[in-house]
Amino acid sequence: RSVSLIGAPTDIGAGARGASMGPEALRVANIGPTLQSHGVDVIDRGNLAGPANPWLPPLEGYRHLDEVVAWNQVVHEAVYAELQGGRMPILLGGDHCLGLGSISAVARHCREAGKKLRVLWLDAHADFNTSELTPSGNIHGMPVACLCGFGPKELIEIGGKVPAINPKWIRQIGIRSVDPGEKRFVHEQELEVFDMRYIDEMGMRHTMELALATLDANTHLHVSFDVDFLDPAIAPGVGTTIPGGPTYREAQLCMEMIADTGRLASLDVMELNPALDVRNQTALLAVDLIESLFGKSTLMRK
Ligand code: DIR
Ligand code: MN
Ligand code: MN
Ligand code: MN
Repeated sequence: RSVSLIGAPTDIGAGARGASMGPEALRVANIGPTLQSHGVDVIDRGNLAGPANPWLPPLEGYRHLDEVVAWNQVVHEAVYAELQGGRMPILLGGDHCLGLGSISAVARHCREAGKKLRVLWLDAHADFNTSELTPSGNIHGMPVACLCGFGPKELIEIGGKVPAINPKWIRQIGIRSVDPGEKRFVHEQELEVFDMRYIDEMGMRHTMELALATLDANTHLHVSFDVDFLDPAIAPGVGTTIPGGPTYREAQLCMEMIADTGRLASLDVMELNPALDVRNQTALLAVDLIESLFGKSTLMRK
């Protein structure tokens, strides 16, 4: 397996500054050598470049729209190039607005290669806001809506096809913070959401069995991992902590069950905010979980 690490050092879509330091914190937590120790061929492509964060208030429902477009175009091209070169892209965020550039590239690759796509969205938030629904104007709350064709023209057209993906291809896991208008829209578009109540009642095992059902040999599995998915007790280094997330054990099982499918083909690691972290523990935890995602297990299993 060959993997390319792509740093996207920006907090352009977020409500707090600091996710721009995420890629370096993941490198300091040894993401590259750790994957290598599991037999993965790793190339670190370094960091992408894009506009600085002017830290302005929202304009017509969007904060920093032009800069968000610029960053997503750069991410789209970088992720697409790795897939075309036969390598697995790991996007090191950066805030989650970049999920749009990353997943639109994955969708374009799948379209051209005749592959099916399944997107697992691990997050405390649904990220399904639009300019009318958003309480903040922060575009990191909008990438899923944009991927489904709801958003500003410049953003939704980045992958060359609108919508970039069908809502039916998405499974959201760990959700526990959805804004009022966003909630109506999630139901209207029939997003498949395994919220924390579902995980509490049915358990992570059953949740993942359903989220990973009907994958086949021709399915490209993309994981978009917003680190605020995790309970803040174990992952304080994010801009929007929401209590009541998956525990360490639940998160491990989630990653292990994804690994067991053998279908993981691209990954985003998003929203890590070192300015809010404690001795890089959230970055270290993210790397620990990514090891499980790449097949680390205590014993050999049948
Ligand atoms: C909130 C927070 N739903 C918003 N969103 C996210 O501003 O749209 N925080 N994604 O990480
Ligand atoms: Mn491919
Ligand atoms: Mn998110
Ligand atoms: Mn989130």
